[in-house]
Amino acid sequence: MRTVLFFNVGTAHVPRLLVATQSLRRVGGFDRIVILDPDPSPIVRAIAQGCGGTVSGVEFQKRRMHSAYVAKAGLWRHPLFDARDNVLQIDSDVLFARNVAPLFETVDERLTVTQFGHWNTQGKTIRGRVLQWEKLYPGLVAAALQTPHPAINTGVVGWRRGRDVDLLEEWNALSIHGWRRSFTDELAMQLLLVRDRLGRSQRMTVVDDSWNASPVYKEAKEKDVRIWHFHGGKHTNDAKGGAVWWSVFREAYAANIADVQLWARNFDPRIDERLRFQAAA
Ligand SMILES: [Mn+2]
Repeated sequence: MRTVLFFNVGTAHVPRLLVATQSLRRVGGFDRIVILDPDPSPIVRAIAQGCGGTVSGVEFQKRRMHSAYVAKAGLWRHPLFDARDNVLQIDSDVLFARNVAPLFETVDERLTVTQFGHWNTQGKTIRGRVLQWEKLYPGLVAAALQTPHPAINTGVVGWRRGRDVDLLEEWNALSIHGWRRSFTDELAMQLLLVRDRLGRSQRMTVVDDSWNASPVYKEAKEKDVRIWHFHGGKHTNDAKGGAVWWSVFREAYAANIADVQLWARNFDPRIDERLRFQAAA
């Protein structure tokens, strides 16, 4: 079973979840869509229905910070996933431009993570984030900084529980242990990748950023992008690649998928502003 998994908390991201699921439905290459949400609202249920997906509740531990980042590293435990399912775990601030079947083929071989632009662990930004883990895992941090390793982004990750369970257990444990650190689950996975690349038998694959393309930092050519990732709220910023996001949103809005016309303006000030501007024009 090829599953695409989204994780939603609250309502701040529901317009993005709508665009992610609608664009995915269009490109195909999967068997089912699963949305996990600690407290699914009627809107999230409607979004699931609008893409032929399923919604299920999931345990969620609220922390002082980074709760959702930490939770991302434990979603694989959910009983909906069979040990043999290949699962693509994907952020809701994405847009699918191409069929995802080839990425599932990679996941069928190994746990799969995605490169962020052309960044590596010795660059200033990633180096700083890695250093936050120095007290917890000094050996891994030293290894991460000593030689350049690809910097990854956990907006797109692929795994199969039956095969990867020990790696996934560690991802979960590191994320809980390092919960105060920025982009918690991402850096936990980054450290696991560094260790994996030092080991004798590599168990993780890094795919290029055509599968997780930042409109700002991407290395892939625009025509080759298979998944756009509008990290940091770039989905409505045309100057930062948001035009493509907006075109899919507008189509879903026109078709009133998931009753989006009723709620589109309520949760995302950037969308409210844009719809007002269009209404006035
Ligand atoms: Mn994201």
